[in-house]
Amino acid sequence: MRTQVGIVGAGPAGLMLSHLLHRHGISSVVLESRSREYVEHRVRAGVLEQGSVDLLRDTGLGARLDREGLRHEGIELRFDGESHRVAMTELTGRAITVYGQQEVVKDLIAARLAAGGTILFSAEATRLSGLESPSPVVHYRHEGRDEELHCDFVVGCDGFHGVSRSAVPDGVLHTYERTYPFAWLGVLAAAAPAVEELIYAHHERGFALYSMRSPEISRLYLQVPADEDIADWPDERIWAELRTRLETVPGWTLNEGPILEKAITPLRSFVVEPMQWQRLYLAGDAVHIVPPTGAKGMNLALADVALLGDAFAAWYADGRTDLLDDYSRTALRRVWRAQQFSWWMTSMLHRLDADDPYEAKLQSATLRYLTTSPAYATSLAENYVGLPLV
Ligand code: RFL
Ligand code: PHB
Repeated sequence: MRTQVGIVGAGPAGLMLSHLLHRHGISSVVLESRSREYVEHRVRAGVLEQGSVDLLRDTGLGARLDREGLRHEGIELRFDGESHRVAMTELTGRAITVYGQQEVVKDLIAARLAAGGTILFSAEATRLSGLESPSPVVHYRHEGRDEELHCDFVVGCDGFHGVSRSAVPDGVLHTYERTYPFAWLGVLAAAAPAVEELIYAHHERGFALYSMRSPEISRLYLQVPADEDIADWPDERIWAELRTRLETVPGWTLNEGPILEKAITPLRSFVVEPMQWQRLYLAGDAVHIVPPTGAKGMNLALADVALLGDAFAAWYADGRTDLLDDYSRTALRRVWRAQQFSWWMTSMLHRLDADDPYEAKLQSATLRYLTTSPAYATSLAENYVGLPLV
C-alpha cells in the first residue's frame, strides 16, 4: 500500500492528523493495533481546552460536541474543610468543555470514514524502515499477514507504548522523566454529578477528583499508592474513600451509583526531544506524557498535530520545509509549559510524603494563596483553559 503520510495509531493525535491532512488534500493511512470497538470505548481524558474545542469546530467536528459537551467556566478547589472556586472564564475570558476522549475519537473516525479515509484497525505496526530515504516504510501485521505501507513521511502517534519512538537510533533522543510514587484509581459511575463543576480535592489521605461525562455519568479519581492492586478496591471501599476525601464541606454529599468501570493508571512525566528524526515525526503520548492532574494530555496531542497539519500542507503545496523543520522546537514550547503546569498541579494537590509535615504546610499555603490572589489564580486559570495554540 502507498500513501503520502503514514500514521501509526488511531488515538486523538493520529485521527486528527489524518482529518487535517484530508482537508489539505493530502492522503494518509492510519494503522491501529486495536479494534475500532476498543478505541471507541477506551475511557480516558475528559477535558478539552478552548483551543481544542475551536480546532474541532473549525474543522467541521463541532456538531455533537456543541450538543453534548458541557461548558465549564470554573473549577472548585477543596482543602482544609473549605471550598473555593477558581472563576476561569472571569479571569481569562475562556472556558473548558467536558467531552470524553472516546467521543472525540468516535467523531473523528466517523468523519474519516465518511470522507473515504483509510483506517486499518487490528493492524499493528511492527517496525519502521527507510526513514532516512524519501520513501520510508511502515511494516505492519494485519489479518495474519505481514504488510508494508510505503509513504513520504511517517508520523508516530502510537502512544507511550508504541513502536515509532524506538525506530530512532540510539543516542539521538534525550529523555526527560519523572515518576511519582502514586497512581490514580479512576471510576466511571452511573450517578448524576452532584456538582456542576470539577472538584480538585486536597486531603490528608490523598488527592480526589470529581469529574463527569454527562448529566447521568460521574467520573471520579482517587490517589492510591503506585503499586496498588485494583482487586483490593471493591466498590464500597471506593465510595467510602471518595466520601472521606470529598465530603469535607458542610452539607455536601456525593451521589452514588453503580460503578461501570474502574482502573488504576500510574502517574508519569516524560518528554523525548527532539520530536522528529529524518522522515519520522512523533506526536502526542508517543513523545510526551503528563500526569493527568492538569488535564493536558489529549490537548497536547491535538496541538502537536495541528502544527503538523499546517507543516505538511506547506510542504505539499509549496515545497516549503520551514514549518516541518520547526515542528519539534515549536511543539516543545507548549509541551514544556504543560509539563510545568501538570507537575505543579500534581505537587500541590497530592499527598506527597506522609512523614514530612513541612510539605503539607507548603501545599496549604499554595492553595490558600490561590484563593486569595487573583494574580496567582489567573496563572492557574490561563494554563488550565489553555494558552493559545502555537
Ligand atoms: P493514544 O490515545 O494512546 O493513542 C495511541 C494509539 O496507538 C495505538 N498503537 C498502535 N497502533 C499500531 N501499531 C502499534 N505498534 C501501536 N502501538 C500503539 C494504540 O492502540 C492507540 O490507539 O495517544 P494520543 O493520540 O497521543 O492521545 C493522547 C491521549 O490519549 C492522552 O494524552 C490522554 O488520554 C491523557 N489524559 C488526559 N488528557 C487530557 O487532555 N485531559 C484529561 O482530562 C485527561 N485525563 C488522561 C486523563 C489519561 C488517563 N489515562 C488513562 C492515561 C485521565 C486518565 C485516567
Ligand atoms: C476526567 O474527566 O477524566 C478528568 C478531568 C480532569 C482531569 C483529569 C481527568 O484533570
